[in-house]
Amino acid sequence: MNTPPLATKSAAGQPAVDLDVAALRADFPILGSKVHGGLPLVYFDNAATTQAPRPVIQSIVDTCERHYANVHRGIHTLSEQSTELYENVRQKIRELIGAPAVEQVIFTTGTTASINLVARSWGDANVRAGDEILLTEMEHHANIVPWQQLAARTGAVLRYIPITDDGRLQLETLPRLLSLRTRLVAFTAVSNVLGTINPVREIVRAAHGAGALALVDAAQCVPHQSIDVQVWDCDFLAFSGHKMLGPSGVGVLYGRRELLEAMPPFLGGGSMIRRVTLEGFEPADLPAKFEAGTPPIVGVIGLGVAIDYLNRVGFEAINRHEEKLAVRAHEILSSIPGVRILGPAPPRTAGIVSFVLEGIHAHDVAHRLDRQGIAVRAGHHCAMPLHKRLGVAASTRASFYLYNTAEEVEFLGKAVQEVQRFFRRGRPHARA
Ligand code: C6P
Repeated sequence: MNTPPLATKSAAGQPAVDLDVAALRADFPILGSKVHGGLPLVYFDNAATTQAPRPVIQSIVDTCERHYANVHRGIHTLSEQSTELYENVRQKIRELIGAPAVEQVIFTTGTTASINLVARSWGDANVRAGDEILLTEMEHHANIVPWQQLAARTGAVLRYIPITDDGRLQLETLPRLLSLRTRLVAFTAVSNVLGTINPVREIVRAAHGAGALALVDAAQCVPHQSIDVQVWDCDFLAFSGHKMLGPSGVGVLYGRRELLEAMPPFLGGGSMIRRVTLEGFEPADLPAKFEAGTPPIVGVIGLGVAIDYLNRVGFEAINRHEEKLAVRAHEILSSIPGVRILGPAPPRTAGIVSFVLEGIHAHDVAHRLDRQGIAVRAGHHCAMPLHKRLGVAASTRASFYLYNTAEEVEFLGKAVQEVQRFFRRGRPHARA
C-alpha cells in the first residue's frame, strides 16, 4: 500500500504549506485518464464527488478479498474482522471531528440522510406548530427540503438568513430572525456554490443564545479543513465520505449525546433493537439505535483509509493549496470580459468558484469545457433558491481538491475564453 508523499517538510520539521502535488497525483489512477481521444483529464468537480487514491481503492479490494462479512452479527472470524475494521473507522471519525465519544458518531448513507434523520427523529419529536427553523439562503436542497417536509408535517415556520449580493450571510439580521420560537438553526459551514466559509462558532453561539439548537451541514467543510465539534459547540453535524476521497454511500451524523439519547430511532429493523416481541421493541443504545439494517461496510472501511490519507497529507496544507488555486482562479476568471463570478472574492473562501458566462447557458459552457478535457458541474448545484436570489438560472462550477494544480487552473482560464470564442462564432448547438 502506498504511503502518500504529502506536504513537503520545512527546515523546522513542520509540514510546509506547499503540497507535492505531482507526487500526490500518482496515487490517483483516474487522474491519468485521457478523454475525447487523448486530452488529459482536468477534474474540477470535487464539490460533487472526489476521486479515490490507490490506498482507498486497495482497501475496497482487500476488504472484499479478505475480510468481507456482515458486521455486528457473526460469531465467525470474518465477521469479527469486518466488525473490527468497521468500528475502528468510528474512532477515526471521532478523532477527526473532535467528538467526545464514538457513540456520538452515527454512520448514514450521506449528508442528505444525516439531515433527514435529524428532521424526522428530533424534528418530529420536538417541533410544534408555530415553532421556527432558521436556515440560510445559501443552503443545499439537502438542508432545505427535509425542513420543508417537517414544516408541512408540524405547522412549523421556516425563516432564512439573507445573503449579500456577493454571497455572504447577513449576520446582522440574526437578532431579528432569532426568537423564542426558534427551535433550530441549520446552516452550511461552506457553500457548495459560492465557496463562502461561514463563521460557524458565531452562528452556533447566536442560536444557543436564543435557546435554539444548531445543525451544521459540513459536507463541503470536513473534507477540506480541520474542525472540532466541541470548539464549534454545535448540536448536530453532517457530512459525506465521497467528498473526502472515500467511497460513495457513506455519511456521518454527529450529535450531542443527550439529544441522540432522547431521540427516537428513525429507521426500524435489524441492529437498532435491544429486544423485539410481537407486541413491540426496545431500541438499542447509541450508535446502533440509528443504524438499522446492514450498513455500507466496504464503504465505511474505505472511508477510514481516506481519512488516514488526508491526515497524512495534512488539512492545513490541503486548505492552503486550495485557497491558492481559488485565488488564482478568481484572478483569471474575473479578468475575462463577460464572466460573472458568484460568491465572495478569496482569500478566506473555499476552493469553489462558480461563474456565469454572459449569453451562454451553463450547460453549454460545461459541455464545451468537457470537450477540452475539463470536468466541471453546471446547473443549479442543488441550490435553486440561491441561484434565484442571485438572479441566475444556472452557473458553471469549478471545485478544487488537493490533487489539482496551478497549471490546470491556468488552463481553465484559456478554456473559458475558447468557449466564448466558440459561441461568438455562432455555433449554438454545442450540446448536440
Ligand atoms: N453537494 C454538489 O455537487 P450527499 O449527496 O448526501 O452526499 O450530500 C448532500 C450535500 C449537502 N450539503 C452540501 C453543502 C452539499 O454540497 C451536498 C452535496 C454536491 O454540490 C452534490 S449535489
